[in-house]
Amino acid sequence: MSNRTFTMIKPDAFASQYTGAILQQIEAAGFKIVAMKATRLSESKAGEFYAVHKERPFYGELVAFMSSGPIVAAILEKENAVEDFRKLIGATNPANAEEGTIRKKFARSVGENAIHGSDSNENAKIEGDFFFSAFERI
Ligand code: 3AN
Repeated sequence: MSNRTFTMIKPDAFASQYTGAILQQIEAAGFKIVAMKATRLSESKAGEFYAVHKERPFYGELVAFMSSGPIVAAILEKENAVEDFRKLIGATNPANAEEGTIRKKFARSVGENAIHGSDSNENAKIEGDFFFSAFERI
């Protein structure tokens, strides 16, 4: 069990100015922010980040969407962070997400689904390292 996960507030939620409300829900659920930045992914950086999905039919759409506008990237800390954060954000498709979850409240569709959460401790580390140097973390 690791105590860190990685998240991105995606371009749809950022553009809708949901960043504050989403961060409030994350902090209220007991997650501490240990690194955070607003940034924008180039197509090539988005492609690199989602390289594990290269063979999926939605890869091109995903890369185009994730590089379409600013995002907020963050590393979060809490006991059992990866699993608890996945519960907080809800199912990939907001139509299937539980009431009260971040995706249920803020996501539009399975493609534009407001927020990312790492799916394993290993990926949390890889993804956090992709965005943040040691100097940028608390
Ligand atoms: P999650 O983000 O819940 O871990 P994954 O890993 O299955 O979901 O998918 C990664 C990202 O790819 C999702 N966050 C979503 O933005 C996008 N995605 C997943 N399934 C689809 C789909 N059927 N059509 C378009 N985009 C999708």
